[in-house]
Amino acid sequence: MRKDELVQKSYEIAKERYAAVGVDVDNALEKLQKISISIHCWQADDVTGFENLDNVGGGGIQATGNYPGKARNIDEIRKDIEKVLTLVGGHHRLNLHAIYGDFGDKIVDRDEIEPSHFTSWMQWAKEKGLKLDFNSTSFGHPKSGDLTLANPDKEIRDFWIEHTRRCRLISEEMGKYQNDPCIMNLWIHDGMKDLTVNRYEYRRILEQSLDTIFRTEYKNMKDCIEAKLFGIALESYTVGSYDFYLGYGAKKQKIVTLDTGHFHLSESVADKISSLLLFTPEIMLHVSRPIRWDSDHVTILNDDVTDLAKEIVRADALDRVHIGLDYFDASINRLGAYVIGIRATQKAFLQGLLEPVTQLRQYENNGQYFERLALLEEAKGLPWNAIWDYFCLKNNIAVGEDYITEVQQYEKEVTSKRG
Ligand code: RNT
Ligand code: ZN
Repeated sequence: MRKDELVQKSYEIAKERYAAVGVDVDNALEKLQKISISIHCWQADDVTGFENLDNVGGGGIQATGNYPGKARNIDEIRKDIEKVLTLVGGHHRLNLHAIYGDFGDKIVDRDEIEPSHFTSWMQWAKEKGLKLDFNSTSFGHPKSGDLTLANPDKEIRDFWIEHTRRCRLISEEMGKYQNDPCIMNLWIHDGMKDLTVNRYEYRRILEQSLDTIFRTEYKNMKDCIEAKLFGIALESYTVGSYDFYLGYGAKKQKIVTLDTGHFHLSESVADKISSLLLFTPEIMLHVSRPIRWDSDHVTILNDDVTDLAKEIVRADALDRVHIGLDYFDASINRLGAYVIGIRATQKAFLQGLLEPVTQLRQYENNGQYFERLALLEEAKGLPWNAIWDYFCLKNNIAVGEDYITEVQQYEKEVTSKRG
């Protein structure tokens, strides 16, 4: 039997199997089709960007590995993203960092960036049917140091405030241009390697800086703020901790970004969804995979990610959660890394959408806890993968492992030829 016939047949059988537990597969597929993932541009080039400044590394961001073929300029990164899009179903977004501006050969410092540096991105994205999201970049710069927005030194602080304000303006212009809000994420590495006696002071300064940055109200962009547990070389103290941003977000009604690599390893990020939804306007996700620490390994289909997706679906919150990816593995084929992570995230949401939740809730509401646990166990083995294959088939993209050869082909023809 031909592969497409096999997929079609398996889908039909699987669909019946799901109907028996009260799940409408077509409805799940329709919802999956609408889930757009904000693809992080920085996996393509190990978070390097296209500034012409003499950057100094550091600031808690570190891509490891030196697999050949990273994107060296805007054209290459766009080509890579275009290729990725042919290997995943659905319509997605592209998440840019401020350092990815189209600066040509000009030296544009971070406090000088303007919407015009992103015009070509906006045009290209429109052509490709992509919406853009944005990030300020406070790492990898001579003024990054250990403290940026929380720096007691007014000059340095003001530099970063100016940068971040400009990023919000750029996001506003992107949102206007694409007629859809641009989600702008703010993450800073600020912290201390060793013991500090000024925990309160730095956080007070950060709160003030944020208030200044957010003073201008915009209609076409949305702010989100991202916490972290710790950064490399800043292990003892993080100014922008989860408590800090959760408090700020709840008080000032800002979106809190949950990066799945930014918590204690045994902490459940999935469990945070329902609380955030009650006290903050929306949620932004950075789906990642921490190995022992915030290692930014490629997102895969694991319990952390499926639990997260299930919680979002159970809370009926797909329209309040922005799903972005955040990892940068420089040790394997970078394009393949994108495809694995995007597909894994979609699979997790598909599993969430295929959960027999009506029946599960009936059991729970009746106090039938054995039955609830039994069905949760059985649901793990329901043939979701047959539905997944069908999703790929319908989207006209490689089914199952077939994308491996497509990635290899692109490597052979394109990325392996990069110096
Ligand atoms: C860093 C944060 C942040 C970055 C990107 C590049 O720990 O996760 O989101 O990864 O902004
Ligand atoms: Zn992140």
